[in-house]
Amino acid sequence: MNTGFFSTDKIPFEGPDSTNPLAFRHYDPDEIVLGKRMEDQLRFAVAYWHSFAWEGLDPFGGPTFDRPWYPQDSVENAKVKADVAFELFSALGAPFYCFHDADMRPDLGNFSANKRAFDEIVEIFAAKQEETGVKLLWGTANLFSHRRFMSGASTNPDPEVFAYSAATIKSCMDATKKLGGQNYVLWGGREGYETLLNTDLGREDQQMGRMLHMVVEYKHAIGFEGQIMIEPKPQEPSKHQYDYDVATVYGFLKRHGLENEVRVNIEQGHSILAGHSWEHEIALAQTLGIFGSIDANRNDYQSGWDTDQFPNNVPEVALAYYHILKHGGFEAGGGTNFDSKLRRQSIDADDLLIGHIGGMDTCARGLKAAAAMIEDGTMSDFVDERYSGWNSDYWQGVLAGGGSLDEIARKVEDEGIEPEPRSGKQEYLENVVNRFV
Ligand code: XUL
Ligand code: CO
Repeated sequence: MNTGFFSTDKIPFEGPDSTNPLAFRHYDPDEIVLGKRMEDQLRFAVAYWHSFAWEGLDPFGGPTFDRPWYPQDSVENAKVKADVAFELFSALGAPFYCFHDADMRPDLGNFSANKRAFDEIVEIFAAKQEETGVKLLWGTANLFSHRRFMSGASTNPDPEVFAYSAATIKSCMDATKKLGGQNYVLWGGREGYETLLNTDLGREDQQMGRMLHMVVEYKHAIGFEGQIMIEPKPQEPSKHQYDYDVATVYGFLKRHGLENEVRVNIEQGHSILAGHSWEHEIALAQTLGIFGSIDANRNDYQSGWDTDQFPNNVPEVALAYYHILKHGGFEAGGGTNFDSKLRRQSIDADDLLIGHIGGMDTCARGLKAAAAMIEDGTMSDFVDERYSGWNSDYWQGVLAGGGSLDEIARKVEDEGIEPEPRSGKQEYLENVVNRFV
């Protein structure tokens, strides 16, 4: 049965010349890009929270949306929300979605009642997945909205909040496994602090490390095969967040012996907030062996805040997919999640379709451009050539542990080494990128 919430139940691919706002112009799931179907390269997921649970609030105003599943305070309304959500996933042909526990169920005021409601909704989701073929990319726990988490989840000075967080993560991991989720994500919005005047950094690091160890232990105990991922973000809502960026998360994982167990889910907007580019964060994670998945939402470049907008900048997305494709795509099970929300003035039901269509088309164009850059080879040939001096037996030996300052100093004098600076040719390479985007 269709709820009739949207004006259509299928978004067709009509090609680049289409002017139909309810059609794809670039996302053609069956088009082969670098040997794989586009759908399997991009692995799109719709974020349940912004699209269905967020009501259009901002710091100065209340809800602007009016949905048939409001107020979100009963299991009955949560079911209506689920019906419409699966209609959106199906209309878009999105193969995946992602959830937090708190998006799916009402808040009934205590842990046991919430858990019962969550379990009931998870059953409904399982049936809907079966019926529609839509799958779960990842699940996660909301350990940041409720006031009990205001001073942290695992990093809270009160061990009872640590306990509550552990119990919530357990339910969410159980639900993720039950729903066949391919990954499990932890974003620590409150794992950080506002002022050192009331904060013990050492204790909070130890608490967070212990929680993550328990997550990994539980993953193995229940036989969950997906990746566990941390989602880095430098600040907002906490002033200082412990998972600042990829490099910081890697240091944390190393310190706690978890670098082979936990990877990262990298969000475009969070990368920019941390003072990096998205492709920097992706390439660094790949270099460190912890790349997992992406959230494709961007920020508003004037407000400088995490506005979670749908991506619409092809060159930016193209460089991200360039690095993703160069390293084998989402081989470990990740995908492209839209942690994106409508602007609060976009109150029509179909605006939800339109926002996703634009984001999916932008990513599809970026993916095609990235594939063309790889097939062309100019960019990677340039980088290979730039470092080619290191390929000789002598320098490979040094990298492998040979040589010494003493020996190299003698070599410089004996061979009269006087390096000749060579152009980095940034403008040339930027022009090459522009041939493809
Ligand atoms: C918040 C954010 C989260 C995570 C999941 O900035 O990105 O929605 O993706 O908790
Ligand atoms: Co995110």
